[in-house]
Amino acid sequence: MKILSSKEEILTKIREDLFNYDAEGIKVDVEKALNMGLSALEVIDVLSGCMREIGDKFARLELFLTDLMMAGDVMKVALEILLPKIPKEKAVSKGKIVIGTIKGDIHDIGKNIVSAMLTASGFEVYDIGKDVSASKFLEEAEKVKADIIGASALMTTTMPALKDLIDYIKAKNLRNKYKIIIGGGPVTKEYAEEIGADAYAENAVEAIKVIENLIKK
Ligand code: HCB
Repeated sequence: MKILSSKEEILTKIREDLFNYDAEGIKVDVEKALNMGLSALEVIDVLSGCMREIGDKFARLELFLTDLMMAGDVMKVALEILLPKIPKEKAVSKGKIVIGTIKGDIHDIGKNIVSAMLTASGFEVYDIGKDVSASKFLEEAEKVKADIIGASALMTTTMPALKDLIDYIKAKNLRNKYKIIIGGGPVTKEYAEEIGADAYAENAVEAIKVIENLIKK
């Protein structure tokens, strides 16, 4: 029989809390994990994997929409504790980024993680929320003089709105003014290339690296 280390045990407990939609349990266990020396990012990574598993079960009709809602709520409780614990860089502003979830899509957990990690990495982040129109993305980018626009789509049905965003910015003759990065569950590097985005990132850690490179260019 495999003996679990105490770190593995607490991560298993946190997984169980999420799968049982136990908001009180996850608060206690996430605090415990941090006190035991696990990093916020390690815990977020495990929880993000759980959210994907929950989504897969929903797709196989093993779970209902209410399950997704409860899981989303419990994930947010955990993130309230974890996101402020991401180590902060003492850099002066590395650049300005306007970020949001695209029109028609209300999934914002992943986008919130990317926002928090960018802030911690020294970027000035303007998070404009979810279900955001192309015109609102551009309006905010113009207002704050952003360097980068980051957009998130979690559904195959809302991915085309990412292309609409890029086409809208092109139509306003402002495409060269902004670097555009896209991401979210169904989005791929190939799709980013196809619709003319500047970059794609699979997760928040990659998003930071990619955006740092875009800013250097
Ligand atoms: Co939702 N949902 N959902 N959902 N949902 C998905 C997305 C499905 C894939 C589940 C499935 O069927 N397998 C599916 C979409 C299928 C498709 O592609 N067509 C789906 C569906 C169908 C729906 C509804 C239509 C269900 C219904 O009403 N019948 C509805 C949509 C409503 C709407 O948007 N108009 C719906 C609703 C919900 C909620 C509200 C119950 C809840 C969202 C809560 C919230 O976000 N506040 C929810 C949830 C929780 C999910 C799943 C289970 C988890 C999403 C999540 O938080 N993942 C999801 C399953 C899945 O994604 N596989 C399921 C965890 C985060 C950490 O990962 O990929 O979002 P992430 O973000 C990463 C990464 O992509 C990257 O960095 C992040 C951090 O590492 N990244 C970027 C993200 N954005 C980036 C932007 C950048 O520029 C760069 C990198």
